[in-house]
Amino acid sequence: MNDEHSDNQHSGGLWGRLRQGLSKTRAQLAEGVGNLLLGEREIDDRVLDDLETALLITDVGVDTTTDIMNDLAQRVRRKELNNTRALHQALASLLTKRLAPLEKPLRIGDKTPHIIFFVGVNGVGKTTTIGKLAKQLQNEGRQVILAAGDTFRAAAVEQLQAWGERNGVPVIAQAQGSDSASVVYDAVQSAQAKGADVVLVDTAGRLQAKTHLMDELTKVHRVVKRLDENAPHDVILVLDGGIGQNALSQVSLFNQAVPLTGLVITKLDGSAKAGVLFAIAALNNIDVPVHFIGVGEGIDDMRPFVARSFVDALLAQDITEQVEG
Ligand SMILES: Nc1nc2c(ncn2[C@@H]2O[C@H](COP(=O)(O)OP(=O)(O)O)[C@@H](O)[C@H]2O)c(=O)[nH]1
Ligand SMILES: [Mg+2]
Repeated sequence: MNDEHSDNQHSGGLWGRLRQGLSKTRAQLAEGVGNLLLGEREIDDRVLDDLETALLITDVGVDTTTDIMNDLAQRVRRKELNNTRALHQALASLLTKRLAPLEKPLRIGDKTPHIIFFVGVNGVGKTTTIGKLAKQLQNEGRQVILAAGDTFRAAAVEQLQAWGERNGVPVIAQAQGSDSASVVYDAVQSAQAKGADVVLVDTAGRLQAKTHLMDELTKVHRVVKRLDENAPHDVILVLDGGIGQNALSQVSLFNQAVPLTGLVITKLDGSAKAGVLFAIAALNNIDVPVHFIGVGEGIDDMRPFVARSFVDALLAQDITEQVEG
């Protein structure tokens, strides 16, 4: 069995989808970040100004943008970067260096069942992420069980059950309104009895009742420990890539209730900005890697996070269009 998620589709269509999604961000500019640096032109102040604006609009963040622009401008002055092609390469490697610390594949430990909580506010893509991950884990030969811990809405349970059917994996659920902790307890017990490898736990995310939500999470956390003191082995916060730098408040909010071990950033195929990733990379008080990025609603639309590929998609140049058109 392979403990790391394979990255063999790395250069395939799914990255194309990410690139396409990010191009919506890039399309907001007269030219995308990549297109600004298209070809091999001389670097003048105009190029540097436009680049700075482009980075800010992409929501890379003010501090990160300032640091990177200072670095690039200095290298231009020293004649280390002589043209836009060299500038493009230097920018790509600076951005990659920022994001590289976030790269960390999700590892399923040897002690099974490995229990993973998925937390996050409503609508970010928790249930969808569980459905996608269930398939990936199954492809690695693991036995998976889903726990319908979002008992608040009937639709939430049904949605998870639909993913369970699609993947052919059991879903442990109770009626709407039942105690979330009791559902999760059942699921873990069932996984232990069956010798299952992984339990993916869906949770409620209604922010309106913030205190209640956090109390519920802490309770589920506590109850699961009765069955396995090392559980949950992972607590993954799911974030909507469209919300940009605002994601930071969600990271600290959820981290207070249950210590987070990792993140999934969804909807990077949409009108995504790169902000979430750069904001998280700039955090120095909370250390959470990004295990996966979501690039669509379909079951196969999730990739391990690879900093260089992400930056390449962000800085992609529409060369094909130029050549073909
Ligand atoms: N475009 C896109 N849509 C997504 C992605 N992940 C989830 N969604 C959609 O976002 C909506 C909310 O997802 P859901 O899993 O129900 O969120 P939850 O409330 O956190 O469980 C659904 O319509 C999903 O299809 C993604 O990576 N890309
Ligand atoms: Mg859900």
